[in-house]
Amino acid sequence: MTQPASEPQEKPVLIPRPGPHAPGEPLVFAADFAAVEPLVRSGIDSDRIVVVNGQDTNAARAAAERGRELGQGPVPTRAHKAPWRTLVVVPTYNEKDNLEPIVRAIWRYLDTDILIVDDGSPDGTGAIADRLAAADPRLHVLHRQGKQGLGTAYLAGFRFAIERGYERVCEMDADFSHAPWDLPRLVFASRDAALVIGSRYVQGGCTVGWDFKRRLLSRGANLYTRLILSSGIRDNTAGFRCFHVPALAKLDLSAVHAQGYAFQIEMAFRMVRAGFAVKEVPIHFVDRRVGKSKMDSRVAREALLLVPKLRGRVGKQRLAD
Ligand SMILES: Nc1nc2c(ncn2[C@@H]2O[C@H](COP(=O)(O)OP(=O)(O)OP(=O)(O)O)[C@@H](O)[C@H]2O)c(=O)[nH]1
Ligand SMILES: [Mg+2]
Repeated sequence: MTQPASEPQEKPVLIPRPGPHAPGEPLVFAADFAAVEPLVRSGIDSDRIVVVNGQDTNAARAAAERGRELGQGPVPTRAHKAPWRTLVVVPTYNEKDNLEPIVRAIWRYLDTDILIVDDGSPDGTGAIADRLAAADPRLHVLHRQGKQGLGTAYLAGFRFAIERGYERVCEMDADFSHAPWDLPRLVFASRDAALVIGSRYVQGGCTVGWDFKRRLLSRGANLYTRLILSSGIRDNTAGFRCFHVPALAKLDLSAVHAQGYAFQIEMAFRMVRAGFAVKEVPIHFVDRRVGKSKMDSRVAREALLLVPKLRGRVGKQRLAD
């Protein structure tokens, strides 16, 4: 039977989480998002942590078990709601197979607005975004002409958040490297910090599925950044983040020119230098499921050259009034 065009069939989303745990390990319960942290730090993958957060415990267990059977993680009985107006910015370039699944996955866990920033993806990702936006007012789409880089995509997202009075803005990749069930944990952790980073390099965090070269590159970039900037942040290149919008509004965003990994390094450093609290929460980062990586040697070179310059440049930076 064919589905009517106006009601697209939800695609099955299988999120492989080959974490350090064996499959079939029992669910673990956390009363709230803060209680998840020590569990993840002790080595438990958040894909088997049920965050009760006001749900009926038995119903939460049943929903999580069902979600995991479907490959969708520990789905709550209904999406969590943050006490702040929140926008999740998802930049996309050629993510046609990931876009609808990631949007639906986000909404399963967090009732939030989402902004897709698409750079004229040749594979038609932008048209999919428009179709989804027409069906749900929580989804917004920004179309840009041609691939302009991750940095400017996020800056456009930040400006959108500032102009529209959001209180929190998150960064998240479209490719399922960032677990959708970790998103509410990041947002709730922003109670105590103007920047929350989903970190691979604090206790309990890790990368899954990367080859030796990729691990070395990421580790090397972070070691280099830590040595030169000494900002106290362990995962400087992470792209899974939650910012306080009023804090971003105080930074001089027009001075940020970095694009790839360097953009993440620069934003984190600017937040630290401006005196804002930064908190890292451990996550398991899983290599992309579908589609091609946009990481290349240019991205690495940009970071290599920019980091030493940041020290002096951002040190002189003044906060906007
Ligand atoms: N709008 C826009 N999005 C981009 C651009 N480059 C990458 N993206 C998106 O940014 C997110 C992160 O890019 P990835 O290709 O996953 O880069 P990465 O995470 O560094 O590399 P992998 O780990 O190999 O996936 C994805 O959602 C991409 O589609 C760009 O130039 N413009
Ligand atoms: Mg990625």
